[in-house]
Amino acid sequence: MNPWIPSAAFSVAVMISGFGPQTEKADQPILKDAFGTHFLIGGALNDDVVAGKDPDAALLVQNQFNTITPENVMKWALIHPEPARYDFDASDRLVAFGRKNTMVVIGHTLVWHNQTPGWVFEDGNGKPLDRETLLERMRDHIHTIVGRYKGTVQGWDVVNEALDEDGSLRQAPWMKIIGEDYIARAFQFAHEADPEAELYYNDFSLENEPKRNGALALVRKLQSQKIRITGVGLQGHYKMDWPSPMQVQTTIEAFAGLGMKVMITELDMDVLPDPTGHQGADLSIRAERREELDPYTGELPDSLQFALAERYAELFRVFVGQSDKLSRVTFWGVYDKTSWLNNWPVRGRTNHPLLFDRNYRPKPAFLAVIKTGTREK
Ligand code: 9MR
Repeated sequence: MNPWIPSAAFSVAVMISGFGPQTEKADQPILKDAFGTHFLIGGALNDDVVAGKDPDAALLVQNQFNTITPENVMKWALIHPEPARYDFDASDRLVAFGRKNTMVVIGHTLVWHNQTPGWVFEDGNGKPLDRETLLERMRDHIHTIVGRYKGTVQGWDVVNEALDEDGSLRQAPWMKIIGEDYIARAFQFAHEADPEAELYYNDFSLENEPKRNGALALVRKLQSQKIRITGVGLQGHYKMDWPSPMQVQTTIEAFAGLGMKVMITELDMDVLPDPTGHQGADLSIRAERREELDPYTGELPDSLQFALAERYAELFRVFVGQSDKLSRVTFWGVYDKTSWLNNWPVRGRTNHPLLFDRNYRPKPAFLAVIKTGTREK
């Protein structure tokens, strides 16, 4: 399949925009060129893309992106499934893919409450672990992984989603057993393992003020303790009507004001009806599938394609305007078919959240995004 045979809606978008028809490969617009002077642009990859099982997706990544993040393979449950066993096959493949294609490789994620096996928090008898032993376990995990990819993974999501929506610290097992300094210790261990690596705090819905204030306080506290933290990732699991461009701009400015590099780390746009009202990506929030929650099982209607294009464009206009503060924009996936949003918060729907459709074809949103990068500032 040639992904550059565009959809009908894309052809209309091309005509409207004044771009020529994309017949020649050499004429294809390229995201990493459009944003070359602004920020890195990339995607989250699953092992299929890297291991040769989804070659069309791999081609898109090679043509369009200059940075990659593992969507899953570096999570604790996959890379360190048993106390004395690490499994680096898939993560090594991903890092090698990035190196071969001269891409910036980001590590995701070292300390999180999801995808962490139960044994991590228990002793041999299934009883909750004590603080010192859990800290030692965390140190071993971080030193082993960050040490292995020292010099090849440029930056790490050291702590992921440590905050609740009101800005207070989430009562995750890490927090309950170690206490709130688990965050500082995680950053410390990562810095010891690779003193050159960039170290990030990564979370969703930081565009909402209460949670943003919690994250700002967290960054200030780490800075006052002289803990190395270099950046903050705004995940960017967005909806058509949330957050506003102004909320995004304010958030980027607030973290940059503390000297943080700011990144959009998991960008996608949920276009389906929302049965939960949740603004973010909390995996514990779920809803049952009902027919009316899954209205676009075929092609996305043109009206929505264009609304999606305009929505992406309004956000990218902010990103480009803030590009002195923004170092990277990473999509959470490559193309619609394999997006996690097909299965969350409702399992088994047909979502359309990315720039490339189920057949790897660029959507009108792709062109709309390209235009925000190539036009004069
Ligand atoms: O997209 C990921 C999905 O395939 C996994 O099943 C899920 C659980 O590990 O994690 C998803 O990625 C999450 C990311 O790691 C952290 N922020 C929220 C993302 C979407 O849930």
